Amino acid sequence: MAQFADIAASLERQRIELPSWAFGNSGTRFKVFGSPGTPRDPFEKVRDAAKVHELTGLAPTMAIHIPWDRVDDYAELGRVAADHGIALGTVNSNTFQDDEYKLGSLTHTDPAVRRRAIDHHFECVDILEQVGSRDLKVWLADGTNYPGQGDIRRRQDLLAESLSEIYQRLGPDKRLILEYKFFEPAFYHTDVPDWGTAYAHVAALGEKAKVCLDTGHHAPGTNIEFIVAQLLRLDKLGSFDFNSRFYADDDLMVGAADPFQLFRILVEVRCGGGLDDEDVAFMLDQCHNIEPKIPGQIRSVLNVQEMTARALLLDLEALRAAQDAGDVLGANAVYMDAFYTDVRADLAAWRRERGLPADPMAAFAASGYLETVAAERVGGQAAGWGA
Ligand code: PSV
Ligand code: MN
Repeated sequence: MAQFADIAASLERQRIELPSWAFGNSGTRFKVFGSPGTPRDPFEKVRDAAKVHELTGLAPTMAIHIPWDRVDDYAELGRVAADHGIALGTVNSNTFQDDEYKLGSLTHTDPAVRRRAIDHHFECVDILEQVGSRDLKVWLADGTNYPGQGDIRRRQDLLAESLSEIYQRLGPDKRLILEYKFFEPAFYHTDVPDWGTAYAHVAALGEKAKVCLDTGHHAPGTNIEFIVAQLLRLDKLGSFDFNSRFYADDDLMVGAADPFQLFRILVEVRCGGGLDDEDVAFMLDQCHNIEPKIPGQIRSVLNVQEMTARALLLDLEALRAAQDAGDVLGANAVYMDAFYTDVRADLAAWRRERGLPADPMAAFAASGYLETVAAERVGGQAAGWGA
């Protein structure tokens, strides 16, 4: 097995983007619990995201969601981010909260609704230019609840047309990242339910279009690492939305529900060249409904780093030799050996060497940041899914 010192340089290159919405209040359809110190606007979210980066060195960008993070002056938001040591990242569109989109957005049969949805994406493309970031991420709630409600095939054609209009609007160095999800909010059929459908659309669009794999968006039992391997092989894996789940799209902290699955995914990312490839963006897409949000984000990026380290320690030569020899148990032992390696002390030392706190969770608790923002952020409307 490789030594930790051999993998330190690869860890150095890791970047994990934080979702602005993780800092706002979230919940289930039963209840959204408020929490002291919750940001009230995108500027305050930027400060919280920057704190995560300051303590971990892992999260230099924050994704924004439009309209939740709409501001008058995006350049100013970018400047504030830079003042705090981070930058703005992926721009997420949102066509799932307007009444007009009840029966679909980019797939709606009414051209006026499709126009509205396409224009919203044009706005997001403009924002990409203003904040100087690369990726427009598109996730659609489009789908139907009852058999016969919609023409499944026609909706695919409408989707292809709408996506193509958006794609043509992208500048040369921008990308359209299409995210799939097998159900919810639609319960019968979803227009982009799986990686194959997302792949079919992005392949038709062109080189600047890729797939986003949200780890929570698969049926239970799906072999996600297989999808990772396949999309990397096809050069179409644009990004990850990391989170974890026990049941459906739970949006729990990445690595919390199934650390071994995260390891298996990261092994495939490593083997497919995705760890050193800027074209494969790592993002979190999570909600912290009951746990404190900033520590929740810190824990999450550390989980990704920890599993990345273990994946990097996997002895690929020994693995290949065992595979080629047909040594089933030997190959599995090599694989599990890396998974079971405890890298926490090495990572603490790695952080110390880089001027970072050895224990970012403890450093956050001791920093007094939460108490400060809780005292400052009084009044106004706490950010959430509506704002
Ligand atoms: C949809 O469930 C999704 O995963 C998309 O990425 C959205 O943009 C995000 O969640 C909103 O939380
Ligand atoms: Mn997502």
